[in-house]
This record gives sequence, structure tokens and C-alpha cells, in this order.
Amino acid sequence: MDVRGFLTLRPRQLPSRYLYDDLGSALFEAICHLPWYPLTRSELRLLQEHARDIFSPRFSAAIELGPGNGSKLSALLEAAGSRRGRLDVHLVDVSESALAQARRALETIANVRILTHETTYEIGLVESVLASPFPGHRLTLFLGSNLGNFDPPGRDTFLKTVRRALSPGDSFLLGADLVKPERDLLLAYDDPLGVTAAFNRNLLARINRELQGNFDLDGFAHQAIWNGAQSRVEMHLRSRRRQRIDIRGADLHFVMDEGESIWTESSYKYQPRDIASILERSGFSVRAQWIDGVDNFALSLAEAK
Ligand code: AVJ
Repeated sequence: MDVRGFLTLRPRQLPSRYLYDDLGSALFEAICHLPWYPLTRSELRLLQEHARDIFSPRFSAAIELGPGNGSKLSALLEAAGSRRGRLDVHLVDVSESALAQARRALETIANVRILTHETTYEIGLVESVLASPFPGHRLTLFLGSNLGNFDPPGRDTFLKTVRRALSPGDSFLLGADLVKPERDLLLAYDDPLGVTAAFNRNLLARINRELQGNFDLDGFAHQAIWNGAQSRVEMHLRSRRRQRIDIRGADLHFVMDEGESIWTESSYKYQPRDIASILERSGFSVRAQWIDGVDNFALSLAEAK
């Protein structure tokens, strides 16, 4: 963790990928079960309903970037039925424990060979493509609205990198959360059980554990803000009082004022047509979009041009 560089920026921030140590990943899994965080269930319904349209018998490999516990890909493969032949399933994640969990969820499925890549999305995707060459097309999946953590320039760069790793005719399935009423968004990111608050504060606990920090967890309030101008939910940790912060392992010492915050995550929310134009600009043709109008979530299926 490079906390020194980020915590000295203004506003102070920490990248959201640092939220996912073992405890953070377990807290995120708990979030997915919360009634106020419908994204995961909504996406799972869409995958199951449209599996036979998503799956082409031409696919010889499925590559999931950030498979989590593997349950979504597993549901998709089960629901694809006879539309699916023998398949190489590539799982890409920086977390060894996530890969092990996803492998367990998928290895009971017939006619799949599972390959794991413990590395970044960009490198893992290239490795997967090299390991499953033509003939046959590949389906790359990027689900869970993980795209929403990128700011717009980073998002475009990432999607172009994905496109460059693929060949014309390969498919890309993107799950992304949609703009919805502010009260629903705030409940999803500041739930009444306090699980999201624990998920956010764990970042401070992690720095205390791994970098000998002195963060007083009670000294920071979890805050979720809807930034309508940027179309994103922001998570912050707001200092309840003026306090000294010492992170010995990062050789970092500073004072935070009362009300000053550390910005820990952005979750961008989209309109369906914006998702389509983002994909088109990145070198994809959009083939289909399925929208869950109850929880406002979109699955978009595109093809590399
Ligand atoms: C896993 C990044 C998609 O942004 O909604 C859940 C993480 N943060 N609650 C999201 C998260 C707060 C989640 N992503």
C-alpha cells in the first residue's frame, strides 16, 4: 500500500482497492446480502434470465476479471445449458483467496477447465487470451459494477486496454449499476446495519495493522455522498475532531482538522445509453442491453470491432 502518496494529496484519499484485505473482502460479501444493496442480486437475475442469449456456442473461453466468489459466472454457465460447449474458464484477480474461492464454486461444473491468474486485470487478460487462442471466440466478463470505481479517464483507458487484448468478434459482458433515486443510493452505501461503515473503517484498521498506524476508529465517521454533477456515490471517512495521525510504517505524520475527510471510494452510476457510447468509443459494438428496471442495473453485451 502506497498510503503516503495518497494521504498527502488534497483532498486526502486512499484508493478503493485497498479496502479488500481478507476482512474487507468478507465485509463486502456481507454487503452483497444486505437488502439495501441490491446490485449483486439484480445482476444475478439478469445473468440467469438471459444466459441463453449471452452464450454463443462459438465461445471456447470465458475470462472473468474479478470473479469474487465465482457465484455469478457459475450461475451463468449453469443457465446457459446446451448453448455452451467445452470451455476454458480463466479467473483473474490479485487476491489468492478470492481465486481459490471462485475455483471451488466453478470446479463442480461439467466440461470446464479452470485456469487462475493471480495478477492485475490487464496482465491476466493478456495471459488468458494467449492460453486460449483461436479457433473459437472468447467471452470476457467484467461484472458487479466494478467499472464504477474508475474515474472517467481511467475507465476509458481500461476499456481500450481490454479491447486491445481481444480479437475482432470476441465478446465482452459488462455489468454496471444505473442512476437511481438518491435515497436508494445512500441506503446502499450507508446501510442501517452499519456493515458498509465497517467496510470503510476497516481501511483504517488495516493501516493500523499493516503499517503501525494510530488511527482511532471512533474518531472517524463513515459518510456516503451522492455527487450528482459527477454521477457518483463517494465514500468518505470524516474526522470527528482535530487529531494527530502517525503511520510509522509509511513514515507519515500529519494533523487532520475536525470535519476533514479521507475519500476512500467513488462508485459511478450510469445511464444505459452512456454505457453504450462508452463501449462504442472503446472499440466495441453493443449487441444487447438488458435492464433490471426494479433495481436499476444493466448488463451490456458487446463485441470487439
Ligand atoms: C464492488 C466496487 C462494485 O462500488 O458498489 C460496496 C463496492 N462499496 N459498498 C461498489 C462497495 C460500498 C462496490 N464495488
